[in-house]
Order: sequence, then C-alpha cells, then structure tokens
Amino acid sequence: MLRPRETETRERKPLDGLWRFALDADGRGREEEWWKQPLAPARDIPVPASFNDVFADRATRDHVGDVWYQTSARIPKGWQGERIVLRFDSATHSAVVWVDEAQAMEHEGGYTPFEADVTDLVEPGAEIRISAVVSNVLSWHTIPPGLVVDTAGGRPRQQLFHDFFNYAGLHRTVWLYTTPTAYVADLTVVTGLDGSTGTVHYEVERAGDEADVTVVLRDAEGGEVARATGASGDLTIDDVRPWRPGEGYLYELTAELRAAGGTLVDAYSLPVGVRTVRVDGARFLINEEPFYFRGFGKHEDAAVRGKAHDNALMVHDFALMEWLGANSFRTSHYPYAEEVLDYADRQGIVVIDETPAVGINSGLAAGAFGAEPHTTFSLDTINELTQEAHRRAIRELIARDKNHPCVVLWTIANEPESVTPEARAYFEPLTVEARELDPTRPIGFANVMGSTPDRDVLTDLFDVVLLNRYFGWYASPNDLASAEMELEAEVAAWVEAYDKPIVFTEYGADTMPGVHEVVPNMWSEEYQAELLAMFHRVFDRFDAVVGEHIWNFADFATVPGVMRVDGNKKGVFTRDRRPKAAAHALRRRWRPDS
Ligand code: GCB
Repeated sequence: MLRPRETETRERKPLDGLWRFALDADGRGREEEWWKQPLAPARDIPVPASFNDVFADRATRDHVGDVWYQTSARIPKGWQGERIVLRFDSATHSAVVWVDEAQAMEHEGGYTPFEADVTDLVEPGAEIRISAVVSNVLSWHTIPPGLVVDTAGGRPRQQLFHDFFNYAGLHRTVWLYTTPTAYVADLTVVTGLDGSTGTVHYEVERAGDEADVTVVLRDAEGGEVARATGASGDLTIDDVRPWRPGEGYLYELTAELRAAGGTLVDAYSLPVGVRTVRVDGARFLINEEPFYFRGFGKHEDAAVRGKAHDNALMVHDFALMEWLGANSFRTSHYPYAEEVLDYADRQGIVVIDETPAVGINSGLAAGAFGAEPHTTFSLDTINELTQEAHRRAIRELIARDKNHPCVVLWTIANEPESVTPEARAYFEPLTVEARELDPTRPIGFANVMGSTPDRDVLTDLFDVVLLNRYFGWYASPNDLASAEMELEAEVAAWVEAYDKPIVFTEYGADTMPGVHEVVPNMWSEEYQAELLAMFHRVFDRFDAVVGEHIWNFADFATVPGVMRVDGNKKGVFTRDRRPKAAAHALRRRWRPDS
C-alpha cells in the first residue's frame, strides 16, 4: 500500500491539528448516529496523539470503548476531476469513518493505514465533515488480543496480555490526497547485487483506464541510471552504490503512466535502497556480509502524546542510537509510523519489523499481567478468528513495508505460546502466508523465556532464532553468577539444536535512575550495567549469536500494577531520554573508538 506522496500528478493535504473529541462512555454514539451532527459536547484534541494523557481525568485515561473524533476540511477547488482519497495512517485499535453522513470505511488493527476513495462523497471547493469512531477494545479476536472485564466499581476494565499501556486514538496523520483516475495503485521492488552491478525488479499495479508504464531510476543526485517500459521488469545499475547498514544510500524509482500519445497520466516515486538479505547457516547476511545487530527493542511512547508519531522524538532517538553506536532496532510490539521506516532507510539503520501480535500466551498473561487463567488456544479464547486477524496483520504489515531497504526481517509475533501442538497448528499457516507475501526476507518470532529448544515446537518454521531472555532479572534475580551459567547453557543448547543465527531480541533489567550502589543490586544503575555486560560476555563466546537488542531503549508506560512502578524501567534512557549509567557502558562496547 503506497504512502501518499506529492508528485507531478498528485497532491496531498494533511489534516493534523485540533479535532473535536468526545468519549462515548455508555456506547450510545453508533446507535444515535453521532456522525450526523457536530459532536456535542466535545473537547478539542490534538491529532496525532493518544487521547489518554492529554486531559487530566481518569475517565479519559482509563476509558474502555468508543471515542469520537470529528473535523471539517475543505476540498481544494483544484481537485476537480481527480480521484480523492481519505487515508488514516492508523486508528488504534479499530475505526469506522464517515464523510458527512456517508460511511466511507472501517478498519480493524491499530497500527496500519487504511483509506477509501471518497471522490463521490465530496465536492471540490466545498467543506466536508469527517467523523471517526475509534474503539480501543481488545478481545480474543483482535491482534493484539485482550479481554474486557467487569469490575465491582461498575466500569469495564481492559485486561491486557502485554506490558505496555493501551494508548489509543489517532496516532498518525490523516490525509486527503489525490491521484488521477488512472493511477499507480501499487509498486513493489526487489533488489539484487552481483559484484558492482545492482538490479531492481519492479512491478507496477495499475488501476483505471489503460495506460503505458515507464519506470525511471535516478541516483541521489537526480541523474538517470536506468529506464524500462512495461508493468514489470528488471533494471540494471552499473557501479551500483548499495544501501548498507550505516549508509542509507537511496535511489528513486518513478513509475509513470502515459496515455496513448505520451501524455503523462500519473507519476509515483519511491525511494529504493539496493541491498540483499539472506540467512546462511548461522550467519545473517546483508549484501552477503555477516551482519551483527546492535540496538534495542523500542516503543512508540512519550509523555502526554502517548503513541503518537513525533518527528522531534524520532530524530532525537536516532541521534541517541548513533551516539551509542547502535545499528538497528525492532519495532516491538507493532508496526511503527511509516515516517520512522523512511528515516531508517535514509539513516542506514536496520529494522526488525514486527506485527502487533503480542500476548498470545496464557502462561505469561496469567503470571505477569494478572489475567484470569485460560488456555491460550481454544474455541473460546485465541481461535480461528484471531488467526484470521493475525493473518490480516501480517498482510497489512508486509503490504505497507515491503519496499523498505531498512527492513531485513519480519517478526510474526512476540513471545507467543510455542510449546504446544496447538501453537504449531496456529502458526504454521501464518509462516506460509508470510513467505508467500514476501519470499525475499527471513522471518522469525520472539521466543519467550522457558521455551527452550527441547520444548519449543515452532523454531524449525522460521529462519532465525530470536530470544527474549531475562536471566538475572525474572530468573535468578540479583544473582548474575547463576544467571551467566544458565544463559550460557541455554545458548549452547540452541547452537546444538539449530544451525540458525541467534539474535537476542530482549534482555535487560528494570533500573531506577539515580539509584547507585557500591555492591550492585537490582534496580540500581550499576546492576543494569553489570547485567548487560554479563549477557555480552556470553554472546561473545558464540559465533551463532549475531545480535543484541537490549530491552528497552527507553522507559515506557505500562498499566499500573504490582509489577511496575510508574511504568517499565528497563530503558537504557529514561522516558525523557536521559542516559542511565548503562548507556555510557554500552557506548564503550559499541563505539570503542569514541
Ligand atoms: C518481555 C516482553 C516485553 C516486556 C518485557 C519486560 O518479555 O516481550 O514486552 O516489557 O518482557 O520488561 O518484562
């Protein structure tokens, strides 16, 4: 699915700003057809932002159910004759959208875009009212799953099976944009390298009247390097400048549709990084060179705005990663804003791209998050409907992110149950689907602590072993000597069992900034630094360990509970991005020259 971009033939208009907003505490809005009139009473709300923390009341912060957004927008006069599209970059977790009184679209899944052709619903020059009802409810059949429970106090409570606050709302830009009536509907590129020659296989999907396709590839200076005609084909680049970690060199591919006689009908341009990705035994190869992942699991999370995309924070986070010497991160535990992937492409930062499938694990949910005990996979819990939602989540992730050179690996789920035959039955078809959708990238899933190679039943379906391990924290707490032995034994067992690369996608320790100790105990800055150093000592003993992603880049919000004091404190930076002692220690490991 193509991002809206401005080209010779296309315009776009972001609708960010203050919208009108109303909680629907009693769930009456859909029945009372609130989209048919101006929302009242209503408050102003920023878009993009999570709604939870911008006001100062518990009713909003802890709201479970529908909320309503409304704005008005004028369709530019000049858009007469164009195809006009309304697009939400995301609505968490599901939404129905109306243009004036007509329903324009609905969507489930909180982290991927959706759009509708609204040409017939609007009049260039005239104003329209856009209304959206957004639900933050998670159920057995959503990705991620969750459960709404009644409370003695009378208000429903959203039970989560994951460890981050259920921020919701319009987290990303809402656009109106145009395309001509015959247009480039999709574009897919797959790149290759052979010595100093690069190749770009392209496929253009067209919609509307027949038109001829020309594609032109330009280098970063705008010089044409290759050109072809036809809806699909191959371009060759002599003396190619590859995209590589640390060097986000991008070409630009423009697909042009031309009518008979040569008039330009539509043009769409896409940044293209020429690189290859492949797993070979226990090596992870980018451009046929072994790659070692240094970085983090992150979150989209900040004070006040919650999960909203923010360019200032994004640029700052990348600057901090560079300061540390990080070369990669994982979009734990959902697809991040497309701006982030665009920026990673340009910065040469490698991305492990994850679906929002977190919490498919009753053991964890009951243990860590206080959920009622349940069986993970059953007719009444995670079932075929969940699997279908999961399949859609994979499809939408790959459709959105397939062309990003920064993305080198898809993670299908975080810490799912992975030791039962039901887990295998659930995941096997999803791996088949992911491979069909993208045969070019390896796939993995983040394996939960305790799912050791003798118990796990999923790993053979995947290309890489991604391990989330908390030795020294949840296991052998405050005992790094035992933790080191346990960790080493487990890595040895994985190496013995599989000839696959191992990336540690999580390890870490909650750390209160400012707590210092001569003899480091849990929660102190020194303990975090020592725990990370212990993991690194073990990683360095195994060639098959090809990556270290610390949990987490920064402290982040969670549901308050007995496990968490003001959120998860495993950040190497605080929530406002101040370094803990571990950050300096990491910099010495990752940038020994600095
Ligand atoms: C995990 C989860 C992550 C949690 C983390 C923790 O295994 O994948 O979402 O935040 O542990 O800190 O407990």
